[in-house]
Amino acid sequence: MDKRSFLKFGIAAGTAGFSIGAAAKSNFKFKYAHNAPTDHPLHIHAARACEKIAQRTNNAVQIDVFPNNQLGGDTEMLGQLRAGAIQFQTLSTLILSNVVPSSSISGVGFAFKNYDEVWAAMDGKLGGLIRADIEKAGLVPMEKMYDNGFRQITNNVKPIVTARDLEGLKIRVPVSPMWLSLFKSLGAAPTSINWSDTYVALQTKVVDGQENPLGFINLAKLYEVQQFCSKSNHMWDGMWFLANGKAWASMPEDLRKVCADAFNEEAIAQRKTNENLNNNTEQTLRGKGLKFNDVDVASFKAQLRSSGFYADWKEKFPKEIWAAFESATGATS
Ligand code: X2X
Repeated sequence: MDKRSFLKFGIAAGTAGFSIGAAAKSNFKFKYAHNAPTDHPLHIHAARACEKIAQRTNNAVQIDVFPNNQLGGDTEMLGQLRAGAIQFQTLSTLILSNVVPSSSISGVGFAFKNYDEVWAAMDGKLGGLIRADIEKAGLVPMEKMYDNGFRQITNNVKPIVTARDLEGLKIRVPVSPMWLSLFKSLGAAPTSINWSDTYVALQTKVVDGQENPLGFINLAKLYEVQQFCSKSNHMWDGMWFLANGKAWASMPEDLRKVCADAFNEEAIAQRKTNENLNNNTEQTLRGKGLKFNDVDVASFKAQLRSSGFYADWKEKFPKEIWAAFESATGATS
């Protein structure tokens, strides 16, 4: 190494080491909360990211993980995140839309056909536009989303084959205008309930059904309180890894980079683990007694078109966002 590059290296290494060393004293202690059980890939990979961060910063950044709705349901955690009582949350982009309206666009019914389309959109132009809107709301989204999955309908009344079978069905949906609108447009009677209260709502028959990816259905043991599972794939859902803006800004840049890199790396790994889980859980659920059927997707789409669902939402979203969404998914209406 000649003298000049040695000097450069020394300065770069010194700079990189500085905040991490200094920060070890200032000690960034954060709370990260989410809604998934500890055996769900969301928890496994996000918790691994937090471990990597502690290691890579020499414990200068320590993130305690509160899984499984320990700190409240999704909308309560979102309130805590915005108030700074917790500093990180992974949250469905549709639930986040209560604060950032454009973030529900990925939930438009039957839009994404497969994961290639999903990740091209969410890692590309559409995701970038949504992240910009999230930042305007004082939250910081990591670049890579975590996967929840394509959603299927379970209920206790009958197999749902055509849209008409949903008529009047009391169905739990997460707290989000997009979810309510989708199931109202399909003729069902949806109610917004946080995931934390879903099992009990099904058990006590406050609602007849719910919809989720198979991984969540199995890990939450919904087969104990549901009989039928209709493979509708009516919507893809994913979670943003969100930071409270002030807490994020309180860290020096090199520590922020260590955090973002770990969250993003584990997001990429989680997408694979989670896709495998959702693809390989049907047999397990059949073994637990859940009865599966395919649906007539064309009848669902026709119902959404004739009820004005697509036309209404096209009006509500900013033009640039809708254009990015349509170019990623193909025309929906
Ligand atoms: O609340 C749900 O249904 C869940 C677990 O899928 C979400 O996080 C949106």
